[in-house]
Amino acid sequence: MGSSLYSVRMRATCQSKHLAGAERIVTAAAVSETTAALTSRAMSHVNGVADEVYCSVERIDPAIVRYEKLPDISTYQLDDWQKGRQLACCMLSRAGVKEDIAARAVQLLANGAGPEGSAMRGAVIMDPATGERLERDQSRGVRVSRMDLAPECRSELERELASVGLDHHRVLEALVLAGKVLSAPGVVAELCWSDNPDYTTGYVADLHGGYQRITALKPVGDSLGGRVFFIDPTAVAIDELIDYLECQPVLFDGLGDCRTIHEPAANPADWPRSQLLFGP
Ligand code: WAQ
Ligand code: MG
Repeated sequence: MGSSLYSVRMRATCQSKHLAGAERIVTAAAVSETTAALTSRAMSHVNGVADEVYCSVERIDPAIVRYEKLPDISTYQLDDWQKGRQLACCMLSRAGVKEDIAARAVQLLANGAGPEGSAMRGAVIMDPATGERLERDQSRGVRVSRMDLAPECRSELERELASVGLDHHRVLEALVLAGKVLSAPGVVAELCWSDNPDYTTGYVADLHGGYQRITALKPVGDSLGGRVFFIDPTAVAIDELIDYLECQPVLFDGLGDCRTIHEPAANPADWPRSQLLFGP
């Protein structure tokens, strides 16, 4: 893929609060159209008028880029967010997070993991055995950056997502972010739901289950959300992990499966044995 690649990153604020952010990794030839596209996204954001838009362009040595395959996608269709959270706990414990720690992580995001119950800008890093928070800054958290789809993979994924009614950039970007997290050393699982009050779908991602969407993880109107990365601190040094998540360029050049939608069993007691244990 040509000689140089560029990391193009955009963030915008409205009344000093975060409004929009997005990033790509593209060839030199695509830098100007990409900055234009990302800027126009900030300028036409439904949540407010941008006061400040920052776009940065940074050259990446193509020799250091890692190529990875995206996780499989599955969707668990639920209306009841309390059951959604139970299902998330179930998935997390299957992935290797201690059961009470999984419940604690869900409660942390529900309460707002930032100072005074606010949503954080980045993610919590949590020890899956003890629940200890390992991120250095509990207000900012860890921001995953420098990841994208390889060009040939983008249109293929867009087609695949469109064929199951998921053709929104939110899904694609969350999938790429989760893919980068899963490619990091020491990762056991990720829990995420949006801080957008109208968007209730979130996910649990782990190496075996892939990107498992849960359609209700919070009530409509709730503007708290966040991410928790469960990291085994005996498998990786936390500084090394953070450096990987923030700085290592990762491109996805292969798609996972896009599985069908599941109606989880009505009784949560059946989850680990039915859908979850044997897989979709
Ligand atoms: N790195 C780490 N944490 C982040 C990042 C990042 N780059 N971006 C956002 N976060 C954290 C932060 O705490 C946000 O408050 C929280 O995640 C949610 O971010 O398949 O839209 O951008 O239907 O609101 C998932 C489901 C949607 C998509 C996630 O997250 C689907 C979403 P948002
Ligand atoms: Mg958001």
